[in-house]
Order: sequence, then structure tokens, then C-alpha cells
Amino acid sequence: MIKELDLSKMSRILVVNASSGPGKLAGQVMWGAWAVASYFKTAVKDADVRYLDENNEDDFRGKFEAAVSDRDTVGFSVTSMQIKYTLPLIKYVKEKFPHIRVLVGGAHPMLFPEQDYGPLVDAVISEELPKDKFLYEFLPERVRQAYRTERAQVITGFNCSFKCTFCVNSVRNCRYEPLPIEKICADIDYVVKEFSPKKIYFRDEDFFFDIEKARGVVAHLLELGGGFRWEATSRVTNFKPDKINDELLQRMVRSGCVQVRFGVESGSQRTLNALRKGQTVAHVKNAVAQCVKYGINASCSFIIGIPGETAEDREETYRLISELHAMGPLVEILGPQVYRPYPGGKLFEEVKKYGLEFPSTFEEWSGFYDTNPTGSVFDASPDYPWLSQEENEFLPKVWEVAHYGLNWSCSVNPVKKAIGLWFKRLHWLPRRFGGPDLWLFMFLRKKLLKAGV
Ligand code: B12
Ligand code: SF4
Repeated sequence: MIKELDLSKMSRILVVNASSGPGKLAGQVMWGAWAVASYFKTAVKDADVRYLDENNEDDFRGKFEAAVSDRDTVGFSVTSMQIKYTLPLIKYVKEKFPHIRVLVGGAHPMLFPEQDYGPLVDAVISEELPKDKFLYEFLPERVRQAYRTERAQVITGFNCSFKCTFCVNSVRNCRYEPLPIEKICADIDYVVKEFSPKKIYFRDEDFFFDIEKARGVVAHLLELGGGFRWEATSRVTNFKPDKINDELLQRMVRSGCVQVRFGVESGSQRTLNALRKGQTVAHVKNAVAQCVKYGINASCSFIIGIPGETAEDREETYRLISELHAMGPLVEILGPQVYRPYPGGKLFEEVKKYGLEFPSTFEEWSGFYDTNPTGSVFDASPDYPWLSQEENEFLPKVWEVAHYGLNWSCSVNPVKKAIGLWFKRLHWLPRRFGGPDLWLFMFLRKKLLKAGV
């Protein structure tokens, strides 16, 4: 048992997952906090456990204040980006109810167990709690709604056995952990019965790593006889004769598979090797071609702006993007997004050598993402010392050109298609990542998105 976590002192527990940015991740499942609430509910005798996820509640603050008063323990699940939104809640608890025990756990405490968490935090849990139960009573109504109308999620495995340098798994002593097939099948059955979803996303860092498990899931879906589509994430290296072969691909399609997501990252073999991605450009082309052959959408995500990457490496990425895009409308390009050095990962340690400074206390972390561009996904204008001033300015615009110029150019909507072809000809092909038309388009697009159009 984790020594700081004395279950005998806990009875009325609140588990909180605060926001990670100004926008809410509405409809998303917060697996860590959900696992923790479920664990407390089953491990603590007669426990009264409540669960609040800011992403999925209206009037979160009001509900939080109402829920806190009669608790003896409040546990916060924190990634580094959530500290800013978690710290004010911790301060509220300790000011009003100093007797309540405040726990923090999650990605940040796992990465920084020795950091100074200040006098308000009673226990820092830097280990995983058992994650074998996800009790549906804690699933927020907004997530239930997303399960019914957009897509449901079923977790099929945890972690990954690879050690890509930009990923948290490179500094965690972890291996891929599949969930038992009986458990996955029971979960699928429950989700299908309860939510009648149109689509299921199998949450797994590498769904096909354990091919027997993946085959078991496909067999179960075939037994169920369809009625919904499904999607999953895979490494491209799983597409080989003894794993995802033609026979399995046919079964996948018959069972409703519509999308496989790939972390392609780069078209430069040099960069892939530097990232220790354990894949070749040939693996990427093969996996995407196999998906296209069977009518499965291949979603390919890319990163640029990685320390050590040259303009020629980037050009190789653009060329691979063009080549995959030319395979047809089933290929979706995600990014290329500028590398963001989130804490965790060997590359994060590398970038410190360039002089980037990161906070050393929990309190300091809470202000970090206000001034540091790595916190925001799309609006970031980085100031990375390993990039030139020009690169810092134009690299964040590359995804805009790739998305609108390539994905939109295949759209069935004639307006989107026309805009897409414009961007493809005038921006993507000449590699022109700027200009007044791009600025105006993004300005209008943001306004329309904000207005909900
Ligand atoms: C699935 C996933 C998501 C999902 C769901 C997130 C969630 N909170 O569940 C979505 C897509 C929403 C998501 C979004 C984001 N993610 Co994410 N995500 C992951 C991923 C791949 C798996 C997490 C997971 O589900 N694990 C399974 C659950 C059961 O385990 P767990 O979360 O670790 O929780 C266990 C322990 O931490 C502990 N624990 C957790 N909370 C608590 C609380 C208490 C009180 C206690 C005692 C214990 C405890 O017990 C849990 C059970 O064992 C991880 C990578 C990884 N391998 O961890 C990245 C990861 C967590 N994500 C990350 C990032 C950066 C993001 C985003 C900021 C991305 C973005 N730019 O928008 C957002 C922000 C989300 C947020 N809430 O902060 C980083 C966080 C880095 C950091 N230093 O904090 C990670 C580590 C990936 C990376 N880059 O290296 N993500
Ligand atoms: S990036 Fe993907 S393949 Fe690499 S370690 Fe992380 S989860 Fe595994």
C-alpha cells in the first residue's frame, strides 16, 4: 500500500479533476480521476465518494463548494497543466475547512514526486492506484451524452512498451498492460446496452500491441453483429504479416472498424531515429496503404520544431504528408503541430540544455502556462531557443495550411473543397506558411467557431 494513503482515515471523499486550460474538454473521459474515485468506492468500507470533473459540469465552482463542506478527504488529479486550476480549489478547501485532508495524485506528482507542494497539500501520491475498475455511477452526464450521440469509449489497455523520447512513457518504468479480454467484452456489452453508441473509441496507447487481445475484441464485435463503428490507436509497426494481416483487416472492417490513428511524427528517418520512435518511413506508408486498401480512415499525426530537426528534415515530413494525402480522402492529416515540451519524456530533459527554464514548486507551476507557450495547443507562438526567430513565427502556421489545404481539399462540401484547393495551390505546394489571406481566413474561422457556426 502507498504509505501516504491511509484509507482508514477516509470515509467521505471527493475526487476532483479540474480544467487544464481556458477551454473545457467537454465530453472527454478523465480516466485517472475516474479510476481513483472507483478505487476509493470499492476499497474503502462504506465510503461515500463523490466525483467532480470541471470539464463536464456547469457551475463547477458552485458544485465544488457545495460538495466540499462535509468531506473528510479531497483528492485532486493533476497533470502539470491542471495546477493553475487546482491550486485555487486547494486554497479554498484549506481556508474554509482546515481539517479536510487534501491529496494530490496523477501525472504531475508521478513525474515530480520530490517537488515542494507547499503546506496546503497533506499527501502527494506519486504512484498509480489500482485501475481495474471504472464505476459508471461516476461518469458525468455530459460524458454520457457524448457516449450516446458522438462516441462511447472503452478502455482496453494502459501504457506502452516503447520509449519515444518526447513521450512520458520514456521516463516511466512501464510496459504495455492489456486489460483481460473478458473484462473488455463485459465493458463493451455494458456500453452498447446502456448507451447504444454510434461509435466506440477503444482507448489504448497501442490497441494492436497485444494482438491476441485485439483479435479477441474483433471476434466479440463480430459476435455482437455490428450496429456501431469503432476506432483505435496503433503503432504503424503492427501492420505486418504476423499481426495486422489481410485476414485480420477483413475481420476488422466487417466488425465496423472505420478509423485507425497513427503517431507518424516525422517523414525524416533521421528524426524518427532521434525520437527513438522504432519505426521507419516505409512502415508508415505500408500501414496507411493497408488501411486505405480496406476502406479504413487513417489518421496520421505529425510533429515539427523538434530540437535537432533541420529544414531538410521538415521538408521530408512535408513530402511524406503529401504522399500520404495523395493516397486518397481516407487519409487524414493531423498537424504537423509544433513540439511542446511537456514535463515527462527524455526530450524534455534535453530541451533544458537549451536554456528553457521550468518551475521547481507546485505554486510556481500554476503560473507557468500563462507565460509559456507550451500550454496552448493551437494559439502558441513559441520562443524556442533551438528555432530561429522566423521558424518560431511560421512553424505554428504549418498545421493550418496542411489541414485546410489538404484535408479540406478532399471535402465533399463544395465551399470547403474550393477553400482547400486554394490553400493547397497557394500555400501548401509552394510551402508558403503565411500571408494576408491565411491571416484573414484564420481570423474569420476563429470568430465563426467562437460564435458556434
Ligand atoms: C488518455 C490521455 C488523455 C485523455 C484523457 C486525460 C485524462 N486525464 O484521463 C485526453 C485526450 C482528454 C487527454 C488530454 C490531455 N492530455 Co493527455 N494523456 C493521456 C494518456 C495517453 C493516458 C492517461 C490515462 O488515461 N491513463 C490511465 C489512467 C487510469 O491513469 P492515470 O491518469 O495515470 O491515473 C493514475 C495515477 O496517475 C493515479 N492518480 C491519478 N489521479 C489521481 C488523483 C489522486 C488523488 C490519487 C491519489 C492518485 C491519482 O492513479 C490513477 C490510476 O492508477 C497520458 C499518457 C500516459 N501514459 O499517462 C497523456 C498525458 C497525461 N496527457 C498529457 C497532456 C499534456 C494532455 C493535454 C494537455 C494535451 C493537450 N495539449 O490538450 C490534455 C490535458 C488533459 C488534462 N486533464 O490535463 C501529458 C501530461 C504531462 C504532464 N506533465 O502532466 C501526458 C502524460 C502525455 C505526455 N505528453 O507525456 N489526455
Ligand atoms: S509515443 Fe506512442 S509509441 Fe511512443 S512511447 Fe508514447 S505511446 Fe508508445
